[in-house]
Amino acid sequence: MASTAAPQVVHVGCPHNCPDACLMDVTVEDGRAVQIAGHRDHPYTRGALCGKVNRFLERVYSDERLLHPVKRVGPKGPGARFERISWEEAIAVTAGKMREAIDRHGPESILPYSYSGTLGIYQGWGMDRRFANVLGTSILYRSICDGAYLGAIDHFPDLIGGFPPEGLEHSKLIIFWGANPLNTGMHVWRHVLEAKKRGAKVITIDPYLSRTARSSDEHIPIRPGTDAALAMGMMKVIAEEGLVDHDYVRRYTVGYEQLLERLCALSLDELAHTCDLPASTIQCLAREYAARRPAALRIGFGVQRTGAGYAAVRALSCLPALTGAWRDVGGGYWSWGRGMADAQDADRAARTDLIPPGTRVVNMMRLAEHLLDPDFAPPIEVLYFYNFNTITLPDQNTVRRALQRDDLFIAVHDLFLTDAADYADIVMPATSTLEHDDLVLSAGHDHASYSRAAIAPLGESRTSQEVFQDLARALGVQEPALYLSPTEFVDDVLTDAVSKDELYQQPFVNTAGELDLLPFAEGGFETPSGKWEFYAERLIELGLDPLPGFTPPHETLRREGPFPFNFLSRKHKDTVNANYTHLPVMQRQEATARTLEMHPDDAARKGLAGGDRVRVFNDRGEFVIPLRLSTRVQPGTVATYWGYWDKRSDGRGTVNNVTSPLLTDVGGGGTFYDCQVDVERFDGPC
Ligand SMILES: Nc1nc2c(c(=O)[nH]1)N[C@H]1C(S)=C(S)[C@@H](COP(=O)(O)OP(=O)(O)OC[C@H]3O[C@@H](n4cnc5c(=O)[nH]c(N)nc54)[C@H](O)[C@@H]3O)O[C@H]1N2
Ligand SMILES: Nc1nc2c(c(=O)[nH]1)N[C@H]1C(S)=C(S)[C@@H](COP(=O)(O)OP(=O)(O)OC[C@H]3O[C@@H](n4cnc5c(=O)[nH]c(N)nc54)[C@H](O)[C@@H]3O)O[C@H]1N2
Ligand code: SF4
Ligand SMILES: [Mo]
Repeated sequence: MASTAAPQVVHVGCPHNCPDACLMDVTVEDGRAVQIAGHRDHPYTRGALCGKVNRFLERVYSDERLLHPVKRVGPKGPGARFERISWEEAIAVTAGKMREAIDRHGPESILPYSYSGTLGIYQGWGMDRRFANVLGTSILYRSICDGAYLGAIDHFPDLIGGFPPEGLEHSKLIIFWGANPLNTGMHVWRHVLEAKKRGAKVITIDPYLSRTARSSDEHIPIRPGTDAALAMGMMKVIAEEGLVDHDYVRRYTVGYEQLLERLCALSLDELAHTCDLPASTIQCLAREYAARRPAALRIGFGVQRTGAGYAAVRALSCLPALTGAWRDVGGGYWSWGRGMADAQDADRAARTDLIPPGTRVVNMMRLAEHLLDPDFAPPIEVLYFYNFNTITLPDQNTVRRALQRDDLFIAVHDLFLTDAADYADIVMPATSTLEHDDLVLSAGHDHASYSRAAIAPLGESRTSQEVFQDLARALGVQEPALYLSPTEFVDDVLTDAVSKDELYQQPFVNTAGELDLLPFAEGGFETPSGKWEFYAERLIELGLDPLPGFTPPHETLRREGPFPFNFLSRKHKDTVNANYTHLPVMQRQEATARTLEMHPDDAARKGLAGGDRVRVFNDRGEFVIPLRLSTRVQPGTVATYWGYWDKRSDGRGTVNNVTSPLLTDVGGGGTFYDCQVDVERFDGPC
């Protein structure tokens, strides 16, 4: 068919849970998106999209897109069947169930539940919060990803931000500690390569030989969950070998004396044993960290998804204050949340002022526990999942049991019939980011975009904001804060850091002004003392350790017991969490990505060979997977990639059958990387 209009290029922000927030140029012909490319002028991402988003159109136009609302017919759970219904029915039934729950137990018996389907502020982290807050539903504490980090930020707000990634070009030492940016946020690598050209050394600390570790000069294969012990060991060496920047410590920190006392009482050999590393590795790392300047540190999310996660973040974050690394351009840590914090007023976006006083907060990680607890009052009677797939939760056997509760009404809003949909009464079709407007901010750099709908919604799909507005109308809610258009909302929440005109007229805007490459060279920390607090007395009354220290993880330090392997279910470069595993891009590589990597020595001990099908199990559950011999893991650790759906697993099960529902030491976060299993040959069917 001949084209009726000239192709148009629309600028769309990548919505995924990734710090890079790339800008896509979407070419639209006759109302159909035909090509996606990175926007060349974007200062941070410079025209390169990652492998998965290069194939974003496979996702948008997938045959599996849900294009109209459905209701479940027949039983809940695997194999659930659905029947098409109208939007009127979907909204009337869902709002009706909400109304009934409100009448019976009050609005807290409704739990809107979401995480990171989109990072767009309007569709994903704004209008939905307003809906919940106006109605007075239970408030969801979103802790699945970075609860321990959030716990640390609560007490040490300077953990947001640090120096901007551009500073890395000046670094002479770059440490990726529990971070794998070549998979999880690749654009920082341009700065790393520039630093390397200028002589920088790169070290990666990770139990697994990740892509980042392979591209580093040195890999330190630490035992999972023991990072705080390594950081304490480094601080001990730095203190005892006279490598402390005493001038920085005197001027800009408090509590060094107390810290020193603690460090002196520690044994380096014991710390090294905890980490499964030679003491000499800790000594060399500490000396190098203090000597090679500027020294940059990435506190990755990998260190904090364990029962010792807060302890790790707290201990690691003390390192730059001890050596005065903050004095140098390219020294200190660079971390998450940069553009997010500057560009918007998050309280305004959520309209937290509308929350009825005393409203209950529910930690998302305790969903199954609360659903199964007969004394949880008021009970959760309506669950509304959006931007969330339940397969991402740990301990799936308990999650599935909880979602089966007969008196629980579940609505899901998603682009696909995910595992969550199998437990839903009603599923509503969501737009992709190509089909709606949004404000896209970055968690990793200082640029924001107003992302425009490039194509019309596919089928009958509706945006999150439309559904919340439809539900609010059906419930008779009149609060005007709920009925804003995208631009009215964005105008309402932007801070002065962003020019509205520029945001709407240009593909991207800077949200931070001049780069602040030396944020803490002269202290200025956001603590009560204004200094870096090695010792924070205020933590004592909260029941916390005032000093950094090592806390044992829940499982990964056990050296004896029924489940001898530490288990890592890691993030693949070609998925974002559970978002691509059902699409061609990941199906093509399932044979390699969906294998269990085990060290050859362990396999020999177990009498297992590469290609064997094995059962991976513990007292929470099991899954079946082919074995691959690999020296990327150390003896005692096994690893695979996660994100596959249960309903696409032919009964083999998935990794979250074995992961732990226990919470982080502080912050109530997910502890996915703190898990022990056993492995045996599987000869059964499936
Ligand atoms: N074993 C293991 N489990 C893990 C992790 C791990 O490393 N290992 N990682 C954890 C971490 S860090 C995270 S952040 C969580 C992620 O957990 P989730 O945020 O649940 O992850 P996603 O797979 O991104 O699921 C989001 C869903 O939102 C949908 N969606 C996308 N865009 C939209 C939209 O505009 N509107 C609506 N309504 N829906 C949309 C997608 O189709 C998708 O089904 O998983 C956690 N689970
Ligand atoms: N391609 C892709 N990109 C993504 C995602 C994705 O699924 N795919 N997910 C997004 C999300 S939700 C997040 S939260 C970010 C996370 O991005 P990152 O901060 O890079 O964190 P992770 O990938 O969770 O973990 C990084 C590394 O930590 C290691 N690790 C696990 N346990 C430990 C430990 O106890 N100590 C140490 N030192 N290392 C450990 C893992 O082996 C892994 O290689 O990535 C985002 N970007
Ligand atoms: S997932 Fe990350 S790297 Fe890939 S296009 Fe989106 S923002 Fe860029
Ligand atoms: Mo995450």
